[in-house]
Amino acid sequence: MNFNNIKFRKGIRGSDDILLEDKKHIAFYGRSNVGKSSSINTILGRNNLVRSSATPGKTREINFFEIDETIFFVDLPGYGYARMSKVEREKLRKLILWYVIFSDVKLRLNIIVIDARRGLNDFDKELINIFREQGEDIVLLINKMDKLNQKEKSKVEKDIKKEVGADLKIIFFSAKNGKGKEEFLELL
Ligand SMILES: Nc1nc2c(ncn2[C@@H]2O[C@H](COP(=O)(O)OP(=O)(O)OP(=O)(O)O)[C@@H](O)[C@H]2O)c(=O)[nH]1
Ligand SMILES: [Mg+2]
Repeated sequence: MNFNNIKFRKGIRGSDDILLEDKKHIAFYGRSNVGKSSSINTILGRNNLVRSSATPGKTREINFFEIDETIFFVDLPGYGYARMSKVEREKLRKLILWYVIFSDVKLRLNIIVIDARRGLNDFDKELINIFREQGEDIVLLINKMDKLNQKEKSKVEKDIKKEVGADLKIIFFSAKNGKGKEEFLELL
């Protein structure tokens, strides 16, 4: 797949007219620093489209990237960043839940990004349950696979498949070396 026309539209922290546009949302969730922004850059083939950073807590708004006038890639803030104030963390959590439950998005593919070395946390599981209840599609993107050796890779692949139900699509991925990118693009 070739993306010809990619543009940053805006970052929102609450209700906005952009949510009324008739476009499919490909939305990226996950703990802070798992590589949501990096994954979007890799998938879209643009190194610096989305700001990513070694400092967790980089993304604080819900950022919308418009692709070929038909799709939004949605980069969400990370959750569970310990060094953020409790108030700010709670605010981001509410913002994410508002987008997930109340924003009235009609068509959405939900990508939960996980660090291969860390596994799923409670908020990942909470989101999975909500998407299941809402009847929405979920993909688990197991990122940073490049950091594992062969033995660790086999273990992670086995453990994750055991932990989540067969209704979830799992993609083993690396934003760094592009592993899993083709498999991801087939979903769009
Ligand atoms: N080795 C390796 N590093 C990665 C990979 N993906 C992301 N990183 C690094 O992980 C750090 C965090 O990446 P981001 O893309 O900013 O993570 P994020 O999930 O958007 O973080 P927040 O916006 O803070 O929630 C950066 O230093 C990236 O270079 C990967 O697949 N492999
Ligand atoms: Mg980010």
